[in-house]
Amino acid sequence: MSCRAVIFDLDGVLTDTAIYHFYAWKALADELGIAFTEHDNEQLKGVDRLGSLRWILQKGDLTLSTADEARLMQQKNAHYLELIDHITPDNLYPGVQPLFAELKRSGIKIGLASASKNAAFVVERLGIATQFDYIADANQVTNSKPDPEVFLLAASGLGVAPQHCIGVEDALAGIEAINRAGMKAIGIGDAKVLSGASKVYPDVATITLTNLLKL
Ligand code: B16
Ligand code: MG
Repeated sequence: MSCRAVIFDLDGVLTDTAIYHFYAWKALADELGIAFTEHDNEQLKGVDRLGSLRWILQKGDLTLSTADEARLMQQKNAHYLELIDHITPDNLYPGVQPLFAELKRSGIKIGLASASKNAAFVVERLGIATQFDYIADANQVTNSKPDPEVFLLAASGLGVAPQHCIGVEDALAGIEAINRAGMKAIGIGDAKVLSGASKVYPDVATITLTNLLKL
């Protein structure tokens, strides 16, 4: 495969915002009297806001009106925004900047494919917004991961055919989305969990350009 673009997921790949999503969902779940643990939060990685809320409601055997769902999502998001307000470039995972620099030197494009509606804000705070050749996020797509839409949008925004793209993801739903988009998938995390990925690394710092080009 000749790699012309690498498309990164945000939460869990470039930075750790999952913990803030957890705090905000946990506060809401507590208010609703629904038990919600860090283990539960693992299931929500890469899952969009409505999907996450419905997962929690289902755990508590609750069904709410669309208006109530909208209110709770708004409440969770306001809390999440408060929690991530202090994010700085120090919150970028080690290894991201060197990898981006290597990709740029090789003429390989850099894309973002995030299920978060707050992706633009987060990459701005991390100080990497201008390094992306294209950013695709939840504001632009109708179908969330594992649907391939956000990765296909990123590829088309980059002007690179999917078969020349590599996607990097920490979530099972994201790996499925990359595979369904016809791209090569790199997983970040546990190889046993991310079994659909072509290759799994513990973190971004262990990915090298040489490894990517071998895929
Ligand atoms: P928001 P990613 C995802 O981002 C998170 O992994 C997931 O936990 C979160 O629920 C989702 O974004 C929606 O986030 O409420 O900010 O729109 O991993 O695809 O970058
Ligand atoms: Mg993620």
